[in-house]
Amino acid sequence: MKISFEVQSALANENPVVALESTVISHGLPYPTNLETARRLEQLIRDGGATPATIAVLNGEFRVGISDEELTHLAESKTIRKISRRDLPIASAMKLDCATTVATTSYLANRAGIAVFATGGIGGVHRGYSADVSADLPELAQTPITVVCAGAKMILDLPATREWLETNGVTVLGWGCDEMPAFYSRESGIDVDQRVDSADEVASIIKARDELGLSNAILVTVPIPTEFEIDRETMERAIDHALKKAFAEGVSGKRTTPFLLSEVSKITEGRSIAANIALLENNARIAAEIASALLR
Ligand code: PSU
Ligand code: MN
Repeated sequence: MKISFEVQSALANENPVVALESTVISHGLPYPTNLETARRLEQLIRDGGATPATIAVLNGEFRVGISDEELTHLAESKTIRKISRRDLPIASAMKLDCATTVATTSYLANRAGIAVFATGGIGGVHRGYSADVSADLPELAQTPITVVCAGAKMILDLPATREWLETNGVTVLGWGCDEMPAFYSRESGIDVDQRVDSADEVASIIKARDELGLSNAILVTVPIPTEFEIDRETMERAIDHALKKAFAEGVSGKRTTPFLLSEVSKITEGRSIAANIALLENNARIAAEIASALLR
């Protein structure tokens, strides 16, 4: 693993650091929006007084904190492989350029000593095919990191994902909310374990987890800013259509999530992309606040 000089210094000086994933750059958003967003997320974290650490695999090397040139490569190249935990040995041995998911970003951030990670949405149990469970979930069950996200994407089976998290001891907090947000929508009808109203409250829960020696992740679920919310009915229709198309075209495995996201974006005429960016930015700001509170 190679940690950038900037991230290493921040960690050594006990300054706040926020990890960022790279799958959302390489596979979650279209070019050049992906590059602009990735740069903006890093900037927002800096504005919040923390150091950003974008995580990826380059030439088989596990990288924590990358240069702008490397970020551009991840955004532009069409050959970046999306990798989850099972792919780590392949990526390393075959010297591949890869984008890390929530699972692999959590794994690497935790090993680098980073406590807070900002993203859009976590993977989960896929609809209609409950054997397709994102490797994000078991990773969160065994990695003591805090993930700031907008819940799980609505393309997933949310109730099943919520149950999975509960069974496996992942703590779900609601940032100023009592219901777990559903990515594009602020509400889902599904409870969180605890509502929190400040970064200090989150920090005290993280510290308690560590003192108790628990190794599960904590999810801080943040509702999308109101002005970007897309109503559930519109989303349900878009998702229904995308799922049927995925089935008809035989899309499966790791292609499923990027395929569904891109189909939904076509149907919503890009509104889903604007929403995705807005929530990513919001989550990055809040993650910087939490990382700072944790070191007070
Ligand atoms: N959220 C987004 N866009 C994305 C993802 C999440 O808005 O591209 C990515 C994350 O990296 C997440 C992954 O970890 O999708 C889940 O993929 P899968 O279901 O194949 O595990
Ligand atoms: Mn899957």
